Amino acid sequence: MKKNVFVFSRLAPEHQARLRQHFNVTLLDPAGDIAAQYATALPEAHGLLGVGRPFGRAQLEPARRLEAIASISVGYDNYDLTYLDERDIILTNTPDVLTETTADLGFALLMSAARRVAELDAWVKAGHWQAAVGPALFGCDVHGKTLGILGLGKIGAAIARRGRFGFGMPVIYHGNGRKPELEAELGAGYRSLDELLGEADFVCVVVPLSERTHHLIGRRELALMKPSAILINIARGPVLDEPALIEALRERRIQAAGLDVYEKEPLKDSPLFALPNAVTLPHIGSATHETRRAMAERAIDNLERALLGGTPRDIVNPQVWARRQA
Ligand code: 8YV
Repeated sequence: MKKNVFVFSRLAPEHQARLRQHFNVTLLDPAGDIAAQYATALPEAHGLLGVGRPFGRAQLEPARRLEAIASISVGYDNYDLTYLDERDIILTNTPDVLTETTADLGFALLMSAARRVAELDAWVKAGHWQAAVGPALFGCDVHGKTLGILGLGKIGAAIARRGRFGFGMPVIYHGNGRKPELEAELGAGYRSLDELLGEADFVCVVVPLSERTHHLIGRRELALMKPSAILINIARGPVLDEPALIEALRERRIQAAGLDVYEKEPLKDSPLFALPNAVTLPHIGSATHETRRAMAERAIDNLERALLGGTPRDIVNPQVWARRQA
């Protein structure tokens, strides 16, 4: 008997076909009645595959057969790990395959904010270019400036490499522990959070969202940054206190921000829309054809192993897996 898999976000036809080889597959129809589809599919599902939905106790309570969830993302802050543990449900994610692409996007935001790429593109297309641009439209240098990384994990290190080896930037970092190998590779210096904020010309936020990192950067922290500094967030929106950031950008207490993530997504009617010194992207850190394909394949691979046998590569809650093997 094939097990049942409920796919709750978009999946390419070739990946649907791969899943159907081993599972009975139900696909969420985003144009249909979402609640009704969940109500029908969840009680039957042995596996879930997708990204971007909050899955806590309330949502998963009816899923009594559920064995595994394969998230097509590296972040898993939308899952209640305590509840998954209680229920012996395995959660997998998709690290590694998105590291370089997400770092590329982080650097694109950094470049765009520093050289005012998005702002000047809009300016040219609005027909404002009548003569050579003057200092009012100048940006600031990137090469040689100090790059501060908050969270020197895989993506943070990939951004740091771009800065260090591509742009000759001294790298400083803060996180929950020192990384001697990366310090040696990158010549990176460890700093306290406050020291980093005061010293960096670019502050890149690359920490996972947790209770500890919620509003890690708020009014106090923004006040420690240089007025010339630029803040980049490719982590999760709630790591920043967004109203405090908006105030700092509006009053030019920091120079600019490059944002891919927000406290509430999709971003609607935000004061950020009126701020030329905020570059706003719609949560596309991993959104290239190649990387999204690789993420889907990695998630399917994890789900197949979790439900059919073999050890999934990317288990978020290994204690659950260990109990299930015992
Ligand atoms: C996801 C991400 O694609 O992997 C993550 O954690 O943030 C992105 O790569 C995104 O969550 C899709 O909505």
